[in-house]
Amino acid sequence: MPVNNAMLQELQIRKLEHLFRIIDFDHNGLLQKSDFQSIADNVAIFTGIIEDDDHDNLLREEGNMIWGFIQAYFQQPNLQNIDSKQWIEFMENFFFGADDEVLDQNITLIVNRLQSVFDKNKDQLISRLEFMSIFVSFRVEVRFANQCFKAMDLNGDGFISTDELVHAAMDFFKSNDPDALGNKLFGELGSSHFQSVKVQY
Ligand SMILES: [Ca+2]
Ligand SMILES: [Ca+2]
Ligand SMILES: [Ca+2]
Repeated sequence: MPVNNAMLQELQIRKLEHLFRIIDFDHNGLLQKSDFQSIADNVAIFTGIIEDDDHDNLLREEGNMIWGFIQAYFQQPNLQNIDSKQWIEFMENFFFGADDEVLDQNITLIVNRLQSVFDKNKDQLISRLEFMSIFVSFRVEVRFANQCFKAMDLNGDGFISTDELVHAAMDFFKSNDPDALGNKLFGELGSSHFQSVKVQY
């Protein structure tokens, strides 16, 4: 497969593996369509609890869409699942893309989506509670949520602004610095209840 495989560093790969384990909803060590649907349903349920929303069918459609991108990338319309190596290959070539511009656009998309889903009161700020709902929705160990929130709240005002979220997401996907604050965007790396699940590499 093409382009910039040499670019991803060890820490970036670990972060993508962390995402893989989050998305692997049924903990079978593979990603399949139902994982994306289950995550989407979970997000819809938990964000609905915070504010009594209708279920967000858009999320499920987006889950299906991402699975469609994966099938298209591997040119297998009947692809049933991918392992973590394939996930990293997909992210490297599809999400990271050919240059920084593609990556920045994709990161911006994720930030916008996180905000539109989790910023329930639409004040353009992620509160502690809204941040907690990201963790609960993604089933990331909640005991780290406060610490991760503080790391991302750069000006310490008790909210994560759009700029702070962009900063965190840029760190998460792009930084090779183990101390980069945004590494904790989706929880403490490698520390989660799914850690004990055997993942085949
Ligand atoms: Ca799975
Ligand atoms: Ca808010
Ligand atoms: Ca702040």
